[in-house]
Amino acid sequence: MCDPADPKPPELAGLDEDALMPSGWSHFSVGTQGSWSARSFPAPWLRRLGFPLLLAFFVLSFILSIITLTQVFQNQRLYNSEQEAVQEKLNYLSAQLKGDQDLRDKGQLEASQFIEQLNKTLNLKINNQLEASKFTEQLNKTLSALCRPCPCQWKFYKDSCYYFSVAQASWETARKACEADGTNLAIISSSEEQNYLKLNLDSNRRPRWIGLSDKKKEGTWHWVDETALGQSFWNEGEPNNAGDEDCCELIPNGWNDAPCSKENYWICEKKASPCPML
Ligand SMILES: [Ca+2]
Ligand SMILES: [Ca+2]
Repeated sequence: MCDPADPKPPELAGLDEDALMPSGWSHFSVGTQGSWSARSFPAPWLRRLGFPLLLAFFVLSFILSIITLTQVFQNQRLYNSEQEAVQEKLNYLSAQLKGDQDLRDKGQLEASQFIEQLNKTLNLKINNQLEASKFTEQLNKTLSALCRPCPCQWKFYKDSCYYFSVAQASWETARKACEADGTNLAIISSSEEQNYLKLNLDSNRRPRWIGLSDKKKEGTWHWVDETALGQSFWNEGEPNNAGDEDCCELIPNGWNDAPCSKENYWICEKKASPCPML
C-alpha cells in the first residue's frame, strides 16, 4: 500500500518531492524496509475517509447538542414547574397563617368582651350586696326600734323580763299565776338583779313574793326551779321563821321569810326575747 519505491506518475516526473508535499507535511524516514515513512502519511484510505468522518463528527456533535439543549430545556421546565409548586405552597401556607391569625384575633376579642361583661356583672353584684347590706342595717335599726323583748306591762333588765303584779295573793297562788303565763316567781342570782328589783318596788315600798321557800324542809331554801340557794340577800336577823315562815319576800332592806299564806304582791320573771342590735 505504501511502497516508497512506487514510481511517480508521469505528469509528476521531474518534480521535486518536496514540491509535491502538502503544506505542513514534512519528511521523515526510518530507513528500514517495510516501515512507515513521512511520505505515506496520511494514508490514502484515511484521506478518503476524512470528509465523511468530519461530516459524521459534525452531525454527531449537532445531534448531541440538540439532545443536550432538549435536556436543558426539559430541566428548566421541570425547575420552573417545581418553583411554581413551591410558590403555590408558600401562598397556601401564608393564607393559612393569616387565617389562623384572624382566628386568634377574633378569639382574643371575644375573650376581652367576655371579661368586660364579667367585670360588669361582678360590679353589679357587689353593688347589689352593698345595697343589701345597707338595707339589712336599716332593717335591723327599724326592728331594734320596734322590737319589744318583753310583753307590755313587763319590765326589761339585761336578759330578763319582770312582771310586778298589781294584785295580792298567797305565795302559792302567786307562783301558779306566774306559771300560768309560762314563767316563774323571780329568781335572784346576782347583786345587780337584787338592786334592780329592790329599786323597782312601788313607792309604798310594799313587799313582793319571790320564788324562794323552805316549805319542803325547814331551813333549807330552794328556788322554784329546784336549785339550791347560793348567794343570798337576807335582811338583818332573817330568816327567823317567826311563827312558821317558809316563803321569801323582797323588802326594801333585803329578804324576809314570811308566812306563805300572807297576801302579797309578787314578781314574775322570764327570759327576754332576743332583738337585733340589742
Ligand atoms: Ca321557814
Ligand atoms: Ca322572817
